[in-house]
Amino acid sequence: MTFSRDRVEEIASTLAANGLILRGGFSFGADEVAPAAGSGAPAKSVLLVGQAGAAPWPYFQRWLGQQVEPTANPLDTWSREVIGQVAQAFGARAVSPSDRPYLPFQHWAMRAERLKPSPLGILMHPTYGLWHAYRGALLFENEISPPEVHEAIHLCDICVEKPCLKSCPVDAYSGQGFAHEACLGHVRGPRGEPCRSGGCLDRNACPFGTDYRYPPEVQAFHMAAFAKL
Ligand code: B12
Repeated sequence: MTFSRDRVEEIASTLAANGLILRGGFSFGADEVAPAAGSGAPAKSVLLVGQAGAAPWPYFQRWLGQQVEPTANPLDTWSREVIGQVAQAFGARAVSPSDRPYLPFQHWAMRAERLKPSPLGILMHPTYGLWHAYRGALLFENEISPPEVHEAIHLCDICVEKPCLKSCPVDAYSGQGFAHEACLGHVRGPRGEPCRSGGCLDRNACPFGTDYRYPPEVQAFHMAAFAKL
């Protein structure tokens, strides 16, 4: 049985109640080792769930304000809760980008929405630029009719100046991968205040998707989580 496009639309509307969106999907090939669906059998298909810009932030904040106990990794906890409910309603198994062992979310995203990595490693989206992320995925026992994706130009290919490679004070993105330790040392140090309060300077230097750029408070939240501040 194929999961109809109407059903996929229904999932999208349910997710929208929390500012989340579908980020494409695909069917696993017969020769692939797919993660388990709800029954434990290998999933036949997957839909990715994520965000464009900071749309889920107000919903997450409202939820956070209602928590009596402090929650470790609150954004992950909220995402698991919300996406878990959607999975239950639609007969899917929900998985998280934080599940161990790590599931290949970026790999799935490249396949689902035909995205390519920016020089920063973060995937470049034709509309959202670098301002998007994945909050979970839904694994199905059936085939699905995934949302349509249109072929789009990879914006990094037309970007001549590449300001994303020139704005970091410690040159964490040298083109040779991400210098994780150098980045952390700077962000945590005396000159890291601009990164701590406003987010990664290289990411912010990207000229694309600026309408979707996360507000400083959201960037500060992610930076604090990333650098364990
Ligand atoms: C571990 C991790 C990190 C570690 C990386 C440690 C390490 N040395 O590997 C650290 C803490 C450094 C990190 C940092 C960041 N991360 Co991170 N991270 C992850 C996580 C949880 C697992 C990655 C992984 O190992 N996957 C397992 C492999 C098998 O999956 P994969 O998809 O096949 O991975 C491939 C791609 O990532 C690809 N790839 C990655 N970069 C590039 C670059 C090029 C040029 C190419 C060709 C391929 C490529 O190669 C991987 C191996 O095949 C993912 C979530 C997830 N489950 O994927 C988030 C994730 C990749 N991170 C993300 C983000 C946003 C960040 C940060 C900006 C911090 C933040 N959260 O704000 C920084 C960016 C730093 C950077 N440039 O990488 C997002 C990226 C979203 C996007 N739009 O692309 C993800 C998907 C989480 C999410 N919820 O959306 N991260």
